[in-house]
Amino acid sequence: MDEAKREKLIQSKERWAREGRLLTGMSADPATRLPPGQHEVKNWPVLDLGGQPDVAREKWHLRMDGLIRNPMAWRHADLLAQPQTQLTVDIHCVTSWSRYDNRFEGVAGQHLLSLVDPLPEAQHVLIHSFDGYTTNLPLWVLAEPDVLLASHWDGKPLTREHGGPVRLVVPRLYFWKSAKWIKRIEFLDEEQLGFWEERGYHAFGDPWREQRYS
Ligand SMILES: Nc1nc2c(c(=O)[nH]1)N[C@H]1C(S)=C(S)[C@@H](COP(=O)(O)O)O[C@H]1N2
Ligand SMILES: [Mo]
Repeated sequence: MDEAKREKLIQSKERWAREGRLLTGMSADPATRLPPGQHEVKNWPVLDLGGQPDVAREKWHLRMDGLIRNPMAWRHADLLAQPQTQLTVDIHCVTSWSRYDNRFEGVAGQHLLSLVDPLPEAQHVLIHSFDGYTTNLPLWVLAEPDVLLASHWDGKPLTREHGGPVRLVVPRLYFWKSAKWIKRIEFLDEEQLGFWEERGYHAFGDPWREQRYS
C-alpha cells in the first residue's frame, strides 16, 4: 500500500473513533459468546496498515527488555524450544467481525513472564512490531492463561498476512491488541499508548464492555 492510501485508512479509522462508529451502548456478560455490536464471520479478514513485513523465520527475533530481571532475545528456534501451548479461542475485531474457534499454538504469555521475571515496578507493556505498529497492555493481561505468542494456526505455520512468523494473541480484548509480526516486548512502569490507542481507540479495549474508543 502506498503512503497516501495508508494515510487515508488511518484517517478513516480515526474518524470512526471520533464518531463512535458501531457503538451500541450495551455491555454483555463475558459468558456471552458474541460481544455487543459484533457479528460472526466464517472467513478470516486481514487488517493492517498496508505493509506486511516479510520476515523469514530464520531472520525473526524478539527482544524482551525494560523493567525485567532477565532481558532476553529469542530467535525462532528459541521460541520453538519453549513449552508449546495450544488454544482454541474466539477473536473480536473492533470493525465488528468476530471469528469463533481459532486454533493457535505457541508460547504462553505466562511462561514468558516466568522467564523474564518482571520487576515490581513493571505494570505495563508496549508491544512493538516489524511494521512499526505498537500496542499497549497492562502487564497482568500477559499473565492471563489464554494469551499466546502464536507461531501456528490450525496446525500450520502462521501465514505472513496474519502476522507470521510470530504474533501476539489476546483473545479477550479487541483484536487490534493482538500485534502481528512482533519484535519487541518492552516492560514499563507507566502506560505508554500504542498506535491505535493514540488515535482514539480505547487504552484497554474490552469487547464485552464495548471499549471501542477512548
Ligand atoms: N503489526 C501489526 N499488528 C496488527 C495490526 C497492524 O496493522 N500491524 N493491525 C491490528 C488490527 S486493527 C487487527 S483487527 C488485527 C487483524 O489481524 P488479522 O489480519 O490476522 O485478522 O491485527 C492487529 N495487529
Ligand atoms: Mo482492527
